[in-house]
Amino acid sequence: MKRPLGITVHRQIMDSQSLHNEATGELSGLLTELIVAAKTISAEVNMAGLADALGVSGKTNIQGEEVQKLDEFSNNTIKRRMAQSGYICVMTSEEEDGIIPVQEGCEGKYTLAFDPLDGSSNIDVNVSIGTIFSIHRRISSSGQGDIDDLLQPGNELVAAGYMIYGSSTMLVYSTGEGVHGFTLDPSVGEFFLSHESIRVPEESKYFSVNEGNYNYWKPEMRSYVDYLKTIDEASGRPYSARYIGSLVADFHRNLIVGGIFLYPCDSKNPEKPYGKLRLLYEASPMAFLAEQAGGLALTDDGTRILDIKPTTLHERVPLVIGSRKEVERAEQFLNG
Ligand code: AHM
Ligand code: MG
Repeated sequence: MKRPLGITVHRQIMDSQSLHNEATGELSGLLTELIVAAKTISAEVNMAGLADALGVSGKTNIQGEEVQKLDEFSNNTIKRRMAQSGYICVMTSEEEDGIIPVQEGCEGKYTLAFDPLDGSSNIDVNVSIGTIFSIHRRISSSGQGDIDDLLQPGNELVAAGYMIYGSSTMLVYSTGEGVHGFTLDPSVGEFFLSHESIRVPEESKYFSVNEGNYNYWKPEMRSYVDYLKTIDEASGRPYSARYIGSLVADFHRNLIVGGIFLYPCDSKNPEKPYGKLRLLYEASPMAFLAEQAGGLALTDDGTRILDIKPTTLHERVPLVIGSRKEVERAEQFLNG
């Protein structure tokens, strides 16, 4: 049943909690705390040009990338709020090398992996960026969590989602019962249900990939993109290209209107043979959302993203994600 607009995200979270007799309210509490962090980040992002929040912080992260001031602000906002929330036992962030402990005495039963501000190259130029999160149940029994609590495959996710700071701020998340989207009404500071039970269209005529890497790709990948651009009007080609350069924004677009996003293996940097995107807090949560919305997420060798068990916190993985039939078609080119 379609519900009227005006449903707050808190109402939705409580409704979904009530479907589970065993629920203790901790996941609801965790999501609520994350939403507060997201509103804080959203407010800062919206004021960025006025509040001396743009530019680099002068630091370099574990990935060897320059840390922007807003990256640092977002990381600290989530880290500090969640460390004392009482709902998680350990965290990991794109911006930090090792695991992030929680405050002593505040250990809870979940874990949190997050990319505090995805789309770093777009921060200073007013293009959509976002926060990505994934939540697992801890494996260890009590006390502070450890790295094994975090190194779990996507098929064990309890919840995942993102906030996109775009023409409006949206929260899109799933607890395994479909994907729902909420839009922030800044005048009341509340997220309202705007996109109920999102389904990604099965087919599409859009593709999103950094074609600047074309000559670093494998021949199969080049053939696939050549095919998408070949004129064959009866088959609806050429496809249209849409590449924003923020995973959150590219994924969100494809989720709503259909499309395929690829960040495949390339030979650009021998130290990064598996492309650029990180499994734990980029590919895996997006794969969870894609599948929950009826889409598909595979690597460029055809492995299901959700079945990959991470071996390190920051490992990278090639990603082919989006409309089901488009991903299947891409796989035919990539793997025969
Ligand atoms: P970031 O997490 O440091 O922002 O890097 C990840 C971003 C993704 O949002 C995006 O899909 C990708 O990098 C774009 O990379 P490229 O500039 O190589 O196309
Ligand atoms: Mg990122």
